[in-house]
Amino acid sequence: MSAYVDQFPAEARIVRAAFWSSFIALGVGGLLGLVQVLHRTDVVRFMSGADYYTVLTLHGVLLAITFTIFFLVGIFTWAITTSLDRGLENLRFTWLWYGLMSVGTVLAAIPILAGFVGSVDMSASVLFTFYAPMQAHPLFYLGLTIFVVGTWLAGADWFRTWLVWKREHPDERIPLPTFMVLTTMLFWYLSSLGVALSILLFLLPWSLGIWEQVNALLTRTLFWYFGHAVVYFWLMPAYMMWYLMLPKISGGKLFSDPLARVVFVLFLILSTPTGIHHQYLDPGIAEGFKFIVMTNTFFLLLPSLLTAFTVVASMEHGARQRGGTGYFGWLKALPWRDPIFTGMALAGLMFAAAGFSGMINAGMNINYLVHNTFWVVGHFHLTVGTAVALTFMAASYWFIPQVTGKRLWNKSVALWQVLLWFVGMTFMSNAMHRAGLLGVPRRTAEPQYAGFEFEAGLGSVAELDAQIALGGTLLFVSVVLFLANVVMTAVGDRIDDLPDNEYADTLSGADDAPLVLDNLKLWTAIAVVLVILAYTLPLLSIIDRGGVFGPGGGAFPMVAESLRLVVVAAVDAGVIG
Ligand code: HAS
Ligand code: CU
Repeated sequence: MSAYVDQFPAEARIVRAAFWSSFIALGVGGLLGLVQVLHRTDVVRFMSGADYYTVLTLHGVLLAITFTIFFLVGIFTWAITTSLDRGLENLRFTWLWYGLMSVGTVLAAIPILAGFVGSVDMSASVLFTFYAPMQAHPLFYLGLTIFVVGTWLAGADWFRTWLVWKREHPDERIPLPTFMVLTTMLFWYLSSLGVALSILLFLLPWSLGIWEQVNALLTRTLFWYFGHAVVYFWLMPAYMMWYLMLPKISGGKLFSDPLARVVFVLFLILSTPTGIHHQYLDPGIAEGFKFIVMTNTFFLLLPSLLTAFTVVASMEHGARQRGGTGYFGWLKALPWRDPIFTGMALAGLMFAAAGFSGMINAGMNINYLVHNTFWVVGHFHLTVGTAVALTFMAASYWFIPQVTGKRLWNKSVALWQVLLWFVGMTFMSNAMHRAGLLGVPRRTAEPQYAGFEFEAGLGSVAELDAQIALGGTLLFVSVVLFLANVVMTAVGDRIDDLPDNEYADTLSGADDAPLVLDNLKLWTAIAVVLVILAYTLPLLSIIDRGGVFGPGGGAFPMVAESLRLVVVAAVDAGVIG
């Protein structure tokens, strides 16, 4: 064994390219985050209220989509090649999907940026959820589509590598890292189909002027069909790092390989039929459907709770190997001076809090209290903004040396960087949650309404704003330190005493896992059935009420009306409820 760049020099290039694309998005997105946090909290305002929404769109798209997904295609490529111990089949194909993702990003960014230039008739200030009735320039939708197709081809690349490997190793278990990548990609295919349909059938033709109107609720529902699963597309690579790396860095072994497989299977089958929990307040979807989705969502807590158990048990095993003792005393024996460990452990710790705010969001009636408030923004800065982003940054301190063959520039800066993220996020997200409970809305440039006071028992908005601005500033400093460290590492000299590229050993290995867990066809079939059960009736009833292209049928009333009549007839005949 040796460093990744020596084992797989050609693949290391693609992983590097993916990481740099991701880091550029992180830098720009982070700067915009600072600009908007200072604007909202009225500390310093550099822009007009209208530009705020353009900044917010770019911030959301660059961080939630570009930063996360470019990084994850990098580590998925690493996971496939190292765990199957073979290179990718055709590197030209690999560069093709990387190229599509890059072109897609640039195309989508052009109309967003054009929003700053008043004289150009092109804009896409539609926020990162981009559903109707807000409309973007066609280039935005086209860019997103090309980007998603890039990720589909990336998945095809990894599946193909695995199939070739399988032919040569017919009786072997799927290696755990490959298993994690394949199950994640399966639910990504299933869920991204929804957003692809929404864009290609409705939003893109509508923005091109081919359709006069769309059924806003239909496109929203198709968006959220994808919009919950995408959060696990971001999270699974972080989980992968927690399972594969944290135990080893803690000095121990992964508690259970079979349990890790169960977790990924549960995400495959449950990630998609839960999206309507983002629509509890949408009129036009019957309460009963929302109730079913709430139940699915609470089942979906299970794999995360299993993860908390497995990963913490593995860390404890490591700490005890290092001499740790006592009920909690073992915590002191963990390698807290290692930024890779500390970053990931703190990301996990914050995710525990994020899980609680997620459970509150998911409760159908309590969601009415927090929906569309700053609470939700606090929730997702703990999840994607910390569990995922901080894990990716901490993992980079291991990956960048592995894929460049250079030594990490400065370990103490790295340690300060992850600590600063933790402290900054504690201030910012805690205050955001509290502000949300006072009723402070999200997605509002200037929530300080004249003559209206949000003050209540939970504290004053002015005090919360100060914490949010302070937290946001610390986060920006943390991003700068991170980028400085990876750039300085990359320009350093090659060394040849890098640690080996290895995963954690397991206490209970793949052989203890029931064979059925590796039956990907079975789990995919179950996932598809659950999606059909959860979505057929809500979608049909949305079409029944609002038409395929909105009330009146849009551009093709005849087609829309016939489809509507089919649905009405089916309802009358009792085929559907
Ligand atoms: Fe969420 C809204 C429900 C997880 C992201 N979520 C959002 C939005 C985003 C987002 C971006 O039901 C806003 C979308 C928008 O713009 O409108 N979410 C949940 C639930 C979970 C959840 C039930 N969300 C995530 C993850 C995200 C994410 C993960 C990104 C990566 N969320 C909702 C709902 C809404 C929502 C509603 C709509 C709100 C509204 O009204 O608009 C669950 O998956 C959470 C389960 C997590 C746990 C925690 C387990 C703990 C672990 C830690 C282990 C500790 C370690 C370290 C390893 C049960 C695994 C130990 C350290 C030591 C030192 C010992
Ligand atoms: Cu969700």
